Amino acid sequence: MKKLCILLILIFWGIFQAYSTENNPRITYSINDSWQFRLGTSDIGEDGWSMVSIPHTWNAEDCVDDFPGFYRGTGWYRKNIQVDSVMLSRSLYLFFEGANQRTKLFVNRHRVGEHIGGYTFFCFDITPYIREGENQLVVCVDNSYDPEIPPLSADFTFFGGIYRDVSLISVSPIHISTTHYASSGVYVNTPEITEEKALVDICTMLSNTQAERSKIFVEHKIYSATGECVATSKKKVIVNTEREQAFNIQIVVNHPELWEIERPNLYRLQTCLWDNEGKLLDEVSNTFGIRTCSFSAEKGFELNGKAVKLLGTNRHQCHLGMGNALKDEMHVRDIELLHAMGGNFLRIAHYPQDEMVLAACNRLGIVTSVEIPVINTITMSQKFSDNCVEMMKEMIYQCFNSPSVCIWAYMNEIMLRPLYNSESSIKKDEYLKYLYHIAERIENTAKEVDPGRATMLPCHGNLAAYEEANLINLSDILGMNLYNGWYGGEFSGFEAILDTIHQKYPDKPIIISEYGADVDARIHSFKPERFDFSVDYGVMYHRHYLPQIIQRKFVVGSAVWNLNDFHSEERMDAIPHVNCKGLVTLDRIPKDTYRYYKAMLSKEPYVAIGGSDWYNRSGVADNSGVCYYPVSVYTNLKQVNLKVNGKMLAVMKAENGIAQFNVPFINGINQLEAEGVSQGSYVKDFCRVNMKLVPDSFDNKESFTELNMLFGTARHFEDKTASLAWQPEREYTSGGWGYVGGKAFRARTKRGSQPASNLNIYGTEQDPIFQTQRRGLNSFKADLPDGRYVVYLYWTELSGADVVDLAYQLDNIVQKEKATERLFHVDINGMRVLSSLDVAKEVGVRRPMICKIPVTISAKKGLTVDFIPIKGETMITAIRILKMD
Ligand code: GCB
Ligand code: CA
Repeated sequence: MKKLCILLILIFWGIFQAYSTENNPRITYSINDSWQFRLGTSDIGEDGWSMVSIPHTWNAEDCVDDFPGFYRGTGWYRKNIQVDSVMLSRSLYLFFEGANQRTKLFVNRHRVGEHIGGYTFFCFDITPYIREGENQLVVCVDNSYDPEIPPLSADFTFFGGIYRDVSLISVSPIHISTTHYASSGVYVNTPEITEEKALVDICTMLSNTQAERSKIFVEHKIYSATGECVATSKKKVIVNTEREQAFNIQIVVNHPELWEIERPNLYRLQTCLWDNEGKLLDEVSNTFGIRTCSFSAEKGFELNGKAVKLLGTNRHQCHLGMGNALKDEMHVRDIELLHAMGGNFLRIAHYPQDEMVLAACNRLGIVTSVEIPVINTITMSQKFSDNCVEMMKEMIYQCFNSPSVCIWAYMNEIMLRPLYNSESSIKKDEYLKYLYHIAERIENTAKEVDPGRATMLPCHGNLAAYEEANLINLSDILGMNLYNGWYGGEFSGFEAILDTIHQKYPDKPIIISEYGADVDARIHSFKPERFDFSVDYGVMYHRHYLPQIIQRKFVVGSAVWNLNDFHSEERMDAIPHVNCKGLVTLDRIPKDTYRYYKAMLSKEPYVAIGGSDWYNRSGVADNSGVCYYPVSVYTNLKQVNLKVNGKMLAVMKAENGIAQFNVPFINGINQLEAEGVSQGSYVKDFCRVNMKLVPDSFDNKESFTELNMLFGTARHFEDKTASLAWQPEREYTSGGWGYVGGKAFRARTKRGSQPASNLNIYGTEQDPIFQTQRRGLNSFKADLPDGRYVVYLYWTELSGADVVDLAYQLDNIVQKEKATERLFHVDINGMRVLSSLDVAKEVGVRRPMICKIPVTISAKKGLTVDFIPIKGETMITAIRILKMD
């Protein structure tokens, strides 16, 4: 009986399956799982394959390796799929949302095709290669440098692999095209919009893979957001035996509800193909919006005739530990982060991203600019130029129906690394001519394919270079990437350059396509300085920029560089191989810079305690046993109050997004509670801080547990993996602790001096501990009470490597290879502990050396560590003292 039941279920299931596939006009499903993967030049042989799931990149781990850098080459994917007789009678396509950057597909060992470019969708027709039963798919992906494929160079890691979803699409032989630039095959335009009606212009690409032309009906139905059918049309069409036959029609939507930032109203266009007998052949739905948009220097950005200032961010598609291989929900989460911050603009830079990104922007009311990855430099070849144009077409067709897209962008900072500077054989005038030729081709392509949207070319601060290349007036919008007060100069240089550009080009709408400063979320400073990578300098930077942007009408929009920290192979900085200009970290934890933007942009009442992600702190206790640290409360309310450990501290007015408090922290856990009132209800934030206080002077009989001090810096650093708080150095005074003599080390670059080295310190992830130091010091002294201690002395030899060539620090910096010789003795309480120490010899340059030394202090002598020079200057990076009893 039981067996019979199961049999019956199986039979019914089988019938249901067959019935459903045959009658389903179109089936699309992802085939992401259980691919076999192997790196290398060929797919022959059975060794070395491993099982992976797509999205996948082979650089998820080596992108942050010290050596030898991320793998660029070929990788192979293979998978078997089952095809039944029903499927065999239909057309079958393999759809890739993205693979970086050259992809070849083989089905049953036949070469199907190749796609160039790492950031757009592509779709292969595999029908001719498929047989009933098992079929083998082999995909070869190559992320090698290729002079014909943009980007040639850029400040981000070129992760290799099939890093976005792969799907099978099974359709009737007559269907809506899947191969017209791998778009949806339906293009929606709204050329005329009034309050009464909107003209919806629809172009449907039809494919007929049969041997004969055929009569079909193309039906369109437009549904409102509430699901009501608001317009329809059904037309007879003869489809030739063509791949992409365009069929155009216009339909009217009465009393259109517009796509707006506050109310991003969407419509759904359902397109159906019917055969002569009334059988449904294919069906595709597209989301679109009805809206107008325009840019001018005089009126700014106007959406549906209303001026809106565009304020938002850029975004890169990678994540901690995953490279660029993110699941759909992680893309969506990023856009939600931007939306929650109050951002209404996203520059999708430097390349088209996952379809979920635009879908979320359409849904949430975020205006976007999408861009092809032509960056820094070009190759003067027809192939390169053709690839640029092809990418532009793919991007436009694939994103065409998204109402959020208002700008097509191309050529980021294309005068940053012109080839004539590095290759003497290339003549400047020829290069500029070719560059203009490519730019013009891309611009014309955009205008031909989509005359309705504006174009933008994002330039770097050296505008003269773009003037010389004749690029300023080519695109509708001038994008400016400005970093005054970061890579060089002062904050005020920002508004100065803006006003100069506006005077020169009064009619040109300008978007600040990038601005930002690197922030390592683990570094804080109460004396923030350029290139200290502190959260606090980042906040200062943005608090200067944002009000300047808001003040200027001709600045129609701006996009912070960047929403999130992102991988960049060449970067060193505080987190090697990571560009940390994100408002959130690589794993999307908000920094104070994010809180600042939210306080300034969000319409929801907002109160957030700054530094709430800085849990482990240390400081110096004053005579009354507390330590005062400034605390910023980020808010869009007029005023907030702050309670500390249950006691009301003060009520402060907010200015430029911040209410500032001076908080007395006690040793141990501190509880902070900020509160404001908005329309009669309380808005609160809570945070806890674990403060480890070190007595100012040991006469106070304060208990001592540990001291973690960084030399040569004003930075605080939180080692999040060990929950260890480091505090900045101080000078020794009698009864207390600190250094004696010497000078804080500063890294020398062509830009001037920096408060910390920005070199990768190999073999550690706590680089900031080692990136500052004191040189030429005589001693470190701490008048500690008697007892047993462990003293850890930290060193790194930065000399010979303290200046580095970092591509994005606009001037080139020369790296010196050889370490200066440095020899010194280390005595502890008069005993020679290390004699003739040469850190470089001992562990190499740019490597951590931590020496752990047990010390017993008795007879009230305290601790004295002496550094006795033999050759060169003495040096130390950090000291940690732990009391053992
Ligand atoms: C730029 C580039 C961007 C970099 C950024 C930076 O101008 O367009 O790709 O990541 O600067 O952080 O230096
Ligand atoms: Ca490191």
